[in-house]
Amino acid sequence: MRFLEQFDYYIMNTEQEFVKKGQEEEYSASNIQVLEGLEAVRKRPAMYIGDIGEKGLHHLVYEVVDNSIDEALAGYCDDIRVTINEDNSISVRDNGRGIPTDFHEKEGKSALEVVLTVLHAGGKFDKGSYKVSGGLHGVGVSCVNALSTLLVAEIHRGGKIYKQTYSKGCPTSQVEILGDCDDRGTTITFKPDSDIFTLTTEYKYSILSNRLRELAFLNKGIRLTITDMRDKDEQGNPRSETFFSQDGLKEFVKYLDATRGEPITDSIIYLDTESKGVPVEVAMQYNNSFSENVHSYVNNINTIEGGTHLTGFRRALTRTLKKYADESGLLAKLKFEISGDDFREGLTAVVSVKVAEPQFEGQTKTKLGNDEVAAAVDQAMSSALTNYLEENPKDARAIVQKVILAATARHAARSAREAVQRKTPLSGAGLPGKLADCSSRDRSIAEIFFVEGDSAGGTAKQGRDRNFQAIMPLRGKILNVEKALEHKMWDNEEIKNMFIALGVKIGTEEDSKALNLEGLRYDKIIIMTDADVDGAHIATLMLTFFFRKMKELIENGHIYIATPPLYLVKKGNNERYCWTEQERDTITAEMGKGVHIQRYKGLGEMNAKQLWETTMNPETRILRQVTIENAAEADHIFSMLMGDDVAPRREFIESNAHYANIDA
Ligand code: 0RA
Repeated sequence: MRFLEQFDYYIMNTEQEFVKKGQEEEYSASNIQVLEGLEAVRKRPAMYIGDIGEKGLHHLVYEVVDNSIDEALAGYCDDIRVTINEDNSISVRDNGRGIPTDFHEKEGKSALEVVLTVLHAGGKFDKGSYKVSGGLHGVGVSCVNALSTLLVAEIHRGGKIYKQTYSKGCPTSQVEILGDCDDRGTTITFKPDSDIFTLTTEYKYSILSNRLRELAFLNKGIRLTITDMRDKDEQGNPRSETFFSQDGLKEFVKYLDATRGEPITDSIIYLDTESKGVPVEVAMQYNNSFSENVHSYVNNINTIEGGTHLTGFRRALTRTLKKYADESGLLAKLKFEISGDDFREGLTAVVSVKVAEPQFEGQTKTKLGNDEVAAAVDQAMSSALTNYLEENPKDARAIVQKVILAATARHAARSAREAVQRKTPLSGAGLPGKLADCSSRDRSIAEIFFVEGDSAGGTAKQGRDRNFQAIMPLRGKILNVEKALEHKMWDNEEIKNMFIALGVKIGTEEDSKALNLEGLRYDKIIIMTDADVDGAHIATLMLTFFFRKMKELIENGHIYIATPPLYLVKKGNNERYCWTEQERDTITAEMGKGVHIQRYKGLGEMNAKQLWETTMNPETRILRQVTIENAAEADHIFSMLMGDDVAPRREFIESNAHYANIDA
């Protein structure tokens, strides 16, 4: 499980459920305070940075890096270095113009202090250029300052080195001149306040490096380096990576596709232009896989819920390809309609736009709402794609043939799917025999455990609370949907049973991939596998299945991973479960002589009571919710781990082996 735990940081950010005490307080009309400035940020940090867990902690880094990216996009900076210091403070250094340090009569303080203490003041002095980057919350570096016990700004500007320090947003020194220099730039060092980030103040290298890699692809020409001073090799060299992309999204698509099927065209279709005043960059390539892999960004923010830029992209893709296919006569012998999906099967694409005043909508505020952007992307795409098809007839034919293949396969899969989906619980055909359902039909409290193996399934059935917990054992490895054609999936017993048990349907008349969650029978879908390599593999297969076929279940927060303990430390009647080696050692030391340590290798080694107490009881268990933190990275990892190519998979596992601790 250790292995899975580490590697899903790469895939997804899993978070424990938590509520910070005091955050949930109700404010009555009489004690509503008008909170001002940074005090407000400290009182309600989650309002400004999303949450105060791992995500919010890492968000602080993105806020600071965004300022440097803005400086780079304005043309003044090409090198950004992020360092995780030994004490888990962060330094972000850039070679931009340096934040001005001169005194502002009007504000009564230095420009530096304005940037660091006034909300949204980041680009205030830079009229004329709009701020294009900016985190989802886009609150600026002053927020980071408010939430840090220490922030140090060091500015190299006009031949002088300036320094000022802050604590919890308040200056603790004047702007001092340290000496002379012949370079320029800004370094911000900050230490997140553990009174705010009560859950964790530990930075994860993988989360930060994934974001910097993504930023390098999205902003060609900028060098981004991450260095981890906490992790040094024998020679004392810290772990470090530099990301730099000359060709931007073209390289992003190559990276995403490196682990996927074979490309079916010789080159990547690429455009980088301005259309109706909107900077638009798109790269795309078809490969011989079956899944769609389209990622979209607005101002460097991953728009997970899509929006108008994606609508424009899809519209142009479908219309332009359809027109070409019709005119080429290749569709003449086709007996059925081609759907929009068919044009995107096996397509890897990244769409990135920069919008001056983005309107974000949707549940997670990651859906672009600006109408004018659809037409801008549509126009840019149509003209670039039309040219490409005309200039590359061989590729054009390969693409059209791929589309026809997709339409044909969809047609074949449809009857298989309909046969399965007719058998829904509501239609009276009954639930799978292997499902031990819960008695409550209240979906908001119902849970289903997908359990590895019949024997652990049996234990779970005995241990559960049958009122709201359903158990479905899965035998062996489930089908790898990454590699299978869709109709194969509908032939697979385990997969069929999962669909029927969940009550979820795929495919409507209009959209063969649309997910219908109306019939969903459980609020929590919990993957429970052994704490070993096989268990991790099975969990990965299941996650792949959910990620590729029922992504909304992940997006809506329904998917969880159970975390069985690794050890039982026992002395007499005193029994303690441990989830990490560290915990085991601490507790062993606490109990003193005569302790017995039992290593749990599989769920089957626990009895029903133990399994309930440690892994299933909502009062005591640790559930990790699966979220898609970085969809592009998740895509990359899934196709790598589940694809044909053995080499990159082995490389990934080996390079993460020092975390993996796989004791087979
Ligand atoms: C305002 C004005 C100017 C630079 C910056 C802000 C600036 C801010 C940050 C934050 C991180 N790195 C940064 N680099 C620059 C420059 C105004 C001028 O020199 O004309």
